[in-house]
Amino acid sequence: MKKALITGITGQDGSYLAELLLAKGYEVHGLIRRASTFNTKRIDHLYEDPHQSDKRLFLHYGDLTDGSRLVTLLASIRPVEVYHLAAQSHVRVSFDEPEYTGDTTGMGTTRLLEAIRMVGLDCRFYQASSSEMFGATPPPQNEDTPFYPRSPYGAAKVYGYWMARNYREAYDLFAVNGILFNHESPRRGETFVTRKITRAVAAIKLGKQDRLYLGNLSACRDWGYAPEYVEAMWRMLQHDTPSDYVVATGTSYSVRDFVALAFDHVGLDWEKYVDHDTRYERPTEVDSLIGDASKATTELGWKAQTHVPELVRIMVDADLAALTPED
Ligand code: NAP
Ligand code: F7E
Repeated sequence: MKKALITGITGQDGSYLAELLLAKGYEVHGLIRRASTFNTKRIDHLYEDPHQSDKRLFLHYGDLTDGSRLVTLLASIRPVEVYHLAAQSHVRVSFDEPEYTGDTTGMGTTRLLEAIRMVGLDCRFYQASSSEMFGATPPPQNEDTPFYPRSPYGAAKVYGYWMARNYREAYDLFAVNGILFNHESPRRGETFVTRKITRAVAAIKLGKQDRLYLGNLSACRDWGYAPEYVEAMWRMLQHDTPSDYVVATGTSYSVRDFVALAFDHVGLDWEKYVDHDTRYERPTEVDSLIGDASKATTELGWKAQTHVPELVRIMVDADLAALTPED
């Protein structure tokens, strides 16, 4: 049975990836942070009784800031695939906490790579790189597009990208960078713009909320559907040779478009409910992202299936269902 370690297993992508790997017959190990409240909501449905003999999901306490813990974990688990998804992943927050973001999102990658090297582990390594690395470079963006990050988060991800490449070139580690464009789902964190919008639309429709406050409505993003994106991660680690891949839909919508589609889905006019609040703006913005995923299509056979209009319907319907009391 193949063993995989997922850092960030409690996050949006980690939860979908855990489902995928368990369905493929893997033994899955996840790194979780100790918190004073439960933080495993997204994977609770995968939880198995620890006394069950055929249990295949194991959770371990640890933190990206604790390098020695990463060493002991890797030495005891000895996974053949490591999916490094953990990060302080919120761009706006990274302007408030640039040092912490650098320590976890940037240095966390180095700590994990170095732990692999110290343990002498023979494994394949996935680095969760991001379209935020392209930042100000105009679209379309592919694997050859120069990086121009526009936030502490984007800068930390550029560092992580180059560390993964360096361990590939210096130590022959099978390390890949998945350069993923925005991907969303009903499990998306509530403060990212898509989920903030779909939750608000559901609450407004059901009479539980009056207004929605947003920042810049003109930014354009290439939004895809998260369950499809974790499939691309897995395919990268099954390929013959390690390489870096853009994963995206190739289409782009503005935040305003997303808002209009979401309100329209429940029969409301968005302009009656949305207000502007400067606190949600960023000191430097990424104006436009459109990914060219041709390499992933050619080499991995991966292509996005779900586009924004359907994604909006999936997310609004899920938030409506979550807010509607059961009979
Ligand atoms: P997410 O929902 O924010 O999840 C982040 C995960 O990292 C959570 O499990 C979180 O644990 C964990 N984490 C944060 N700081 C940690 C630390 N110091 N030590 C250990 N674990 C820590 O992110 P996501 O959307 O699933 O994204 C997964 C990865 O892909 C991230 O690296 C993100 O930057 C990157 N990425 C995301 C997108 C996207 O559109 N979603 C696009 C490109 C790249 P808690 O649950 O305890 O907070
Ligand atoms: O913002 C604008 C905001 O926070 C999208 C992360 O997963 O994807 C994500 O980063 C856009 C920006 O995602 C609000 O200014 C307007 O232009 O949903 P977001 P992001 O910054 O694109 C990349 C690929 C990652 O790697 C990251 O980890 O929406 N916007 N008004 C707003 N954004 C938020 N959050 N809240 C607002 O009220």
